Amino acid sequence: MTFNRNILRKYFIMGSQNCNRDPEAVLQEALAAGITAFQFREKGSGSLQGEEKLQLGKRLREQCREYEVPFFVNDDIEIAEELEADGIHVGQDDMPVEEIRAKFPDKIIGLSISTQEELEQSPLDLVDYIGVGPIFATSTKEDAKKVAGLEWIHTIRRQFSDIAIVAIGGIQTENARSAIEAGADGVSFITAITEAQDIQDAVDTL
Ligand code: TZP
Ligand code: MG
Repeated sequence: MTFNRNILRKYFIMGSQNCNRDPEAVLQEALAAGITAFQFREKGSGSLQGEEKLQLGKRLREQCREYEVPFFVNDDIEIAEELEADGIHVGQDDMPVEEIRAKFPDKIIGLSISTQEELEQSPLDLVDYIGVGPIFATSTKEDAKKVAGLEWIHTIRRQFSDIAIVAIGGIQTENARSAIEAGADGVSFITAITEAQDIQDAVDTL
Protein backbone atom coordinates (compact mmCIF):
# COMPACT_ATOMS: atom_id res chain seq x y z
CA MET A 1 0.00 0.00 0.00
CA THR A 2 1.37 3.42 -0.84
CA PHE A 3 1.77 5.56 2.20
CA ASN A 4 -0.24 8.72 2.73
CA ARG A 5 0.51 10.41 6.04
CA ASN A 6 -3.11 11.44 6.45
CA ILE A 7 -3.84 7.91 7.64
CA LEU A 8 -1.95 8.77 10.84
CA ARG A 9 -4.52 11.36 11.87
CA LYS A 10 -6.63 9.20 14.15
CA TYR A 11 -4.72 5.98 14.60
CA PHE A 12 -6.43 3.56 16.96
CA ILE A 13 -4.39 0.78 18.62
CA MET A 14 -6.00 -2.15 20.42
CA GLY A 15 -5.78 -5.75 21.51
CA SER A 16 -8.31 -7.83 23.41
CA GLN A 17 -6.39 -7.11 26.65
CA ASN A 18 -7.38 -3.45 26.32
CA CYS A 19 -11.10 -4.17 26.12
CA ASN A 20 -13.64 -4.86 28.82
CA ARG A 21 -16.06 -6.03 26.14
CA ASP A 22 -15.97 -7.70 22.73
CA PRO A 23 -12.99 -6.21 20.80
CA GLU A 24 -14.83 -6.63 17.52
CA ALA A 25 -17.65 -4.43 18.82
CA VAL A 26 -15.17 -1.79 19.99
CA LEU A 27 -13.39 -1.75 16.64
CA GLN A 28 -16.71 -1.65 14.79
CA GLU A 29 -17.73 1.50 16.64
CA ALA A 30 -14.33 3.08 16.14
CA LEU A 31 -14.39 2.38 12.39
CA ALA A 32 -17.92 3.70 12.05
CA ALA A 33 -16.85 6.79 14.00
CA GLY A 34 -14.05 7.57 11.56
CA ILE A 35 -10.66 6.32 12.75
CA THR A 36 -8.10 6.58 9.94
CA ALA A 37 -5.89 3.58 10.81
CA PHE A 38 -5.95 0.58 13.13
CA GLN A 39 -3.14 -1.39 14.77
CA PHE A 40 -3.72 -4.88 16.14
CA ARG A 41 -1.55 -4.96 19.26
CA GLU A 42 -2.28 -8.21 21.07
CA LYS A 43 0.36 -7.95 23.75
CA GLY A 44 1.00 -7.91 27.50
CA SER A 45 -0.88 -9.48 30.37
CA GLY A 46 -4.20 -11.03 29.44
CA SER A 47 -3.46 -11.06 25.71
CA LEU A 48 -4.36 -13.97 23.46
CA GLN A 49 -1.67 -16.24 22.06
CA GLY A 50 -1.25 -18.58 19.10
CA GLU A 51 -4.36 -19.65 17.25
CA GLU A 52 -6.70 -17.46 19.34
CA LYS A 53 -4.63 -14.40 18.54
CA LEU A 54 -4.60 -15.28 14.86
CA GLN A 55 -8.36 -15.83 14.72
CA LEU A 56 -9.11 -12.51 16.42
CA GLY A 57 -6.65 -10.80 14.09
CA LYS A 58 -8.44 -12.26 11.07
CA ARG A 59 -11.77 -10.89 12.22
CA LEU A 60 -10.41 -7.42 12.99
CA ARG A 61 -8.55 -7.40 9.69
CA GLU A 62 -11.80 -8.07 7.81
CA GLN A 63 -13.56 -5.25 9.62
CA CYS A 64 -10.85 -2.82 8.52
CA ARG A 65 -11.09 -4.08 4.96
CA GLU A 66 -14.81 -3.33 4.92
CA TYR A 67 -14.13 0.27 5.93
CA GLU A 68 -11.02 0.55 3.76
CA VAL A 69 -9.04 1.58 6.82
CA PRO A 70 -5.35 0.55 6.83
CA PHE A 71 -4.65 -2.41 9.12
CA PHE A 72 -1.35 -2.63 10.97
CA VAL A 73 0.12 -5.42 13.06
CA ASN A 74 2.35 -4.69 16.04
CA ASP A 75 5.64 -6.63 16.13
CA ASP A 76 4.38 -9.99 14.87
CA ILE A 77 5.82 -10.41 11.39
CA GLU A 78 4.25 -13.80 10.78
CA ILE A 79 0.75 -12.61 11.58
CA ALA A 80 1.30 -9.48 9.51
CA GLU A 81 2.10 -11.69 6.56
CA GLU A 82 -0.71 -14.15 7.15
CA LEU A 83 -3.32 -11.40 7.59
CA GLU A 84 -2.04 -9.44 4.59
CA ALA A 85 -1.64 -6.40 6.81
CA ASP A 86 -1.15 -3.05 5.13
CA GLY A 87 1.61 -2.27 7.58
CA ILE A 88 3.78 -3.33 10.48
CA HIS A 89 4.70 -1.31 13.53
CA VAL A 90 7.83 -2.27 15.42
CA GLY A 91 9.78 -1.07 18.40
CA GLN A 92 13.50 -0.79 18.90
CA ASP A 93 13.80 -4.35 20.24
CA ASP A 94 11.89 -6.10 17.48
CA MET A 95 13.03 -7.45 14.12
CA PRO A 96 15.41 -4.90 12.56
CA VAL A 97 13.77 -2.56 10.08
CA GLU A 98 16.29 -3.54 7.40
CA GLU A 99 15.04 -7.13 7.54
CA ILE A 100 11.39 -6.14 7.55
CA ARG A 101 11.87 -3.81 4.59
CA ALA A 102 13.72 -6.51 2.67
CA LYS A 103 10.93 -9.01 3.36
CA PHE A 104 8.05 -6.58 2.72
CA PRO A 105 9.04 -3.94 0.16
CA ASP A 106 5.43 -2.78 -0.16
CA LYS A 107 4.16 -2.72 3.39
CA ILE A 108 3.96 0.45 5.45
CA ILE A 109 6.54 0.31 8.23
CA GLY A 110 6.31 2.30 11.44
CA LEU A 111 9.04 2.47 14.06
CA SER A 112 8.85 3.68 17.67
CA ILE A 113 11.37 6.34 18.62
CA SER A 114 11.66 7.43 22.24
CA THR A 115 15.09 9.04 22.55
CA GLN A 116 17.57 11.14 20.58
CA GLU A 117 19.92 8.16 20.48
CA GLU A 118 17.22 5.99 18.89
CA LEU A 119 16.50 8.79 16.43
CA GLU A 120 20.13 8.96 15.38
CA GLN A 121 20.69 5.21 15.18
CA SER A 122 17.54 4.18 13.31
CA PRO A 123 17.35 3.69 9.53
CA LEU A 124 14.74 6.40 9.04
CA ASP A 125 15.05 6.20 5.26
CA LEU A 126 13.53 2.69 5.41
CA VAL A 127 10.44 3.54 7.47
CA ASP A 128 7.29 5.34 6.41
CA TYR A 129 6.52 6.95 9.75
CA ILE A 130 7.77 7.10 13.30
CA GLY A 131 5.75 6.65 16.50
CA VAL A 132 6.92 9.22 18.97
CA GLY A 133 6.35 9.05 22.70
CA PRO A 134 5.25 8.50 25.32
CA ILE A 135 4.12 12.11 25.01
CA PHE A 136 2.00 12.03 28.17
CA ALA A 137 1.77 9.67 31.14
CA THR A 138 0.19 6.33 30.28
CA SER A 139 -0.62 3.28 32.33
CA THR A 140 -1.64 1.22 29.30
CA LYS A 141 1.83 -0.04 28.34
CA GLU A 142 3.47 -1.98 31.15
CA ASP A 143 7.03 -1.23 30.07
CA ALA A 144 6.48 2.28 28.72
CA LYS A 145 9.57 4.46 28.61
CA LYS A 146 9.75 7.71 30.52
CA VAL A 147 7.40 10.49 29.47
CA ALA A 148 8.99 12.52 26.69
CA GLY A 149 6.52 15.41 26.59
CA LEU A 150 5.38 17.59 23.71
CA GLU A 151 8.89 19.01 23.48
CA TRP A 152 10.03 15.69 22.04
CA ILE A 153 7.83 16.21 18.99
CA HIS A 154 9.29 19.71 18.49
CA THR A 155 12.80 18.31 18.90
CA ILE A 156 12.30 15.75 16.14
CA ARG A 157 10.52 18.22 13.86
CA ARG A 158 13.42 20.66 14.10
CA GLN A 159 15.79 17.94 12.85
CA PHE A 160 13.51 16.23 10.31
CA SER A 161 11.07 18.71 8.85
CA ASP A 162 9.41 16.17 6.54
CA ILE A 163 9.31 12.89 8.45
CA ALA A 164 5.83 11.49 9.17
CA ILE A 165 5.19 11.54 12.92
CA VAL A 166 2.41 9.98 14.96
CA ALA A 167 2.29 10.87 18.66
CA ILE A 168 1.62 8.13 21.20
CA GLY A 169 1.14 7.72 24.93
CA GLY A 170 -1.56 9.31 27.04
CA ILE A 171 -3.28 10.90 24.06
CA GLN A 172 -6.83 11.83 25.05
CA THR A 173 -9.54 14.06 23.61
CA GLU A 174 -8.31 16.97 25.76
CA ASN A 175 -4.67 16.93 24.62
CA ALA A 176 -4.68 15.53 21.06
CA ARG A 177 -4.65 19.01 19.54
CA SER A 178 -1.49 19.95 21.42
CA ALA A 179 0.38 17.04 19.81
CA ILE A 180 -0.65 18.20 16.33
CA GLU A 181 0.32 21.77 17.17
CA ALA A 182 3.72 20.52 18.30
CA GLY A 183 4.27 19.10 14.82
CA ALA A 184 2.78 15.59 14.75
CA ASP A 185 0.92 14.47 11.64
CA GLY A 186 -1.47 12.43 13.74
CA VAL A 187 -2.25 10.92 17.12
CA SER A 188 -2.43 7.29 18.20
CA PHE A 189 -4.31 6.11 21.23
CA ILE A 190 -5.68 3.11 23.08
CA THR A 191 -7.71 4.11 26.12
CA ALA A 192 -9.08 7.28 24.53
CA ILE A 193 -11.32 4.81 22.69
CA THR A 194 -11.40 1.64 24.76
CA GLU A 195 -12.47 3.60 27.85
CA ALA A 196 -14.62 6.17 26.09
CA GLN A 197 -18.22 6.59 27.23
CA ASP A 198 -19.16 7.40 23.64
CA ILE A 199 -16.73 6.28 20.92
CA GLN A 200 -18.31 8.41 18.19
CA ASP A 201 -17.95 11.48 20.36
CA ALA A 202 -14.34 10.61 21.29
CA VAL A 203 -13.27 10.09 17.66
CA ASP A 204 -14.97 13.34 16.61
CA THR A 205 -13.13 15.28 19.32
CA LEU A 206 -9.80 13.58 18.64
N1 TZP B 1 3.58 2.82 23.27
C1 TZP B 1 3.97 3.89 23.96
S1 TZP B 1 2.77 4.39 25.05
C2 TZP B 1 1.70 3.16 24.56
C3 TZP B 1 2.32 2.39 23.58
C4 TZP B 1 1.74 1.23 22.90
C5 TZP B 1 0.35 2.97 25.15
C6 TZP B 1 -0.63 4.00 24.71
O1 TZP B 1 -1.86 3.79 25.36
P1 TZP B 1 -2.78 5.01 25.81
O2 TZP B 1 -3.93 4.37 26.54
O3 TZP B 1 -3.24 5.69 24.57
O4 TZP B 1 -1.94 5.90 26.69
MG1 MG C 1 7.61 -4.10 19.94
